[in-house]
Amino acid sequence: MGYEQAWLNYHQVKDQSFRKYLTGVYSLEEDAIICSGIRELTLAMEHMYAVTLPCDKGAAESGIHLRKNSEADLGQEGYHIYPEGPVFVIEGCTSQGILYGIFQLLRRLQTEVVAEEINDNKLPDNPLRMLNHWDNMDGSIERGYAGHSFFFKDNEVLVNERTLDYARLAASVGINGVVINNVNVKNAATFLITPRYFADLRKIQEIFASYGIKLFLSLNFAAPLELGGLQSADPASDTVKDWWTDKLKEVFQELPGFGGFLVKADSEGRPGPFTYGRTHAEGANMLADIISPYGGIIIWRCFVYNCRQDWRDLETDRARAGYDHFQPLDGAFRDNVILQIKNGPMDFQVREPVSPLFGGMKATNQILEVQIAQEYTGQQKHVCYLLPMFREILNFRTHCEQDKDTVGDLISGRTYGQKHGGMAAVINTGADENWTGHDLAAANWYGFGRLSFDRNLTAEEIAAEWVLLTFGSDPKAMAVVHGILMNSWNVYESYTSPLGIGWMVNPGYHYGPNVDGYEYDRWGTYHRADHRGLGVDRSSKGTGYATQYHEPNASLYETIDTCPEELLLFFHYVEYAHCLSSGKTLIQHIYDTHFEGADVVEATVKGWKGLEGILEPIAYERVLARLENQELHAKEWRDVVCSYFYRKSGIADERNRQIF
Ligand code: GCW
Repeated sequence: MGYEQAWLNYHQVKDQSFRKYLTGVYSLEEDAIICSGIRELTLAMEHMYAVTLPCDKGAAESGIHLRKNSEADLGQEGYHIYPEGPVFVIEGCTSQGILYGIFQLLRRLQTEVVAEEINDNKLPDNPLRMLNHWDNMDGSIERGYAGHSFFFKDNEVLVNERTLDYARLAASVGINGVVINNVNVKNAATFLITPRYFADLRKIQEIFASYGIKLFLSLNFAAPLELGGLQSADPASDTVKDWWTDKLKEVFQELPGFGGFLVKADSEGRPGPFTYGRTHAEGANMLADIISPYGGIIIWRCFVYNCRQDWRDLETDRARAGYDHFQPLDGAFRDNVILQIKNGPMDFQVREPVSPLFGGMKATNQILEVQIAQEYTGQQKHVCYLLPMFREILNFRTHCEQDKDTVGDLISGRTYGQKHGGMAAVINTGADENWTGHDLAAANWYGFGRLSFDRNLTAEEIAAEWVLLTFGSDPKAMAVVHGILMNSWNVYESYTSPLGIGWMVNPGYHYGPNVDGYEYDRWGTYHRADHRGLGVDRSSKGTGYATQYHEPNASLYETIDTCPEELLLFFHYVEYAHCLSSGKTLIQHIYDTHFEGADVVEATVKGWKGLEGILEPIAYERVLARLENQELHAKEWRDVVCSYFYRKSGIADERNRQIF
């Protein structure tokens, strides 16, 4: 077995206290979502207790009862699961809530909780919990590291077993929306909203819907030209509006229950309203007005910057771009537009400050976009469990208000009461048997879903759950895998890019060390490294980026002395001889962290080898191969980065290690 069911493996459980409820599963309802839930329960109980669960309509004296109770205080998606005498109740106001309750019950049983002690009551913290696929219709995946797409191949839409398994996995962690195609909508993908693809999309949509997931598509803003043969895609043009009106009518007729569109406009060569002298609000609102009668939403990305900027020009700063473009438009977007904001101002680097757009806008719906595809964090070749990072982001206090001012508060609508908002992750899946290439990368998919549903779960708790559900309850396996995951983000950071400076990767591919190698900066100057020091002055005396934050954050980032050290080089130019809080100079910190990081990876490989014979051989070997490769590459990173800064600074390593 190679873990193709990922965390839905359903191992046998030791605790037998639930067995008494296995007389049957009873439900008065029989819609598609309830049927999925019952199927899942039956499958799980077979594996966990070797019991074939009878299923019946109506009520019985005992067993598992799925109870739809519109009076309960559980919103549209919440659940309450609890024992009630001889009955175990799974309650929700909706079928979707009940489905989430079922998955919660299965999780709890897998983690050996005593049945009588279960009493879980939860409404999701975020209204939208989405996965964004960057899948192209030729079957390739932009920034995909786990094989080909399972949604598209040779310009056709695929619907098969995997679609169903995917929906099960996604729903089991609370995902309720999926965008199946790349935000860079080109070629055949533009035609997804034409009759050629509707029948297949409808099949995907039905599978998704039976797990409470809405289908979304990425949209080409220039579709009126490319599909409609119009001369323009100007959002103010009546002809363009008429075209979209007809198009969306057709889309919703063909795909009832369709969620809406994700739009990347005026970014990295994609078309958008700028071409016509219109703002992003004008562009987004035009689509929002037309989609509104169908209950659809427009998710508009804020990843807009000038990728042709001259990095030698000290006045321009890519980090400023998101805020500069969108903050002035706060309040200008329709209710059914949601701005999707990457967690940091740059691009999914291993360490970035939180985007100042969070807290910068008060009257705009917002989604936090993170990336679990690990484009810049090891590409699923290196282990990098990102939940500790996501927790930090959600807990970041923006100080836009006295309280309820964290990113988590803002995106969930707690701060300003917005109805739409939530979290989206650029997903790390592909056609590889284990879904994510690196078996341990599945923890990011699992964890993203869990955290977006329940923001109070800690990264540790999520990791522990995932390890247990995936690999079973062997204590040694649990300890080793948990330890690897929890360390992995810091370790990756330590041998790659120091103190928030970012990039340092091969252009285009974004993997492997190349200090001057950021593709949009062919002058190799983004890091401002010279013989004295490195880092970018983003204080008010520099690019001014730090001033985009509310106080006291702005002042904190303003000076070298107060700036959080892990972001020092993001905000300041710092001399190599500068003394850090550890007592080490900056250059020595760079040397030491790179050596330590590579050493930890070496030790990790050894630790993993201790699991031979404990884990399933296929997964054991697969992870081992990845870890050995990581060790090799961590050493390469270490050597390239250390020697670069040794040459620049001319300052030797105090510990006289060999720097290649
Ligand atoms: O980081 C960049 C990636 C692009 C991606 C873009 C985006 C889909 O390198 O591959 O395009 O971000 O987020 O739109």
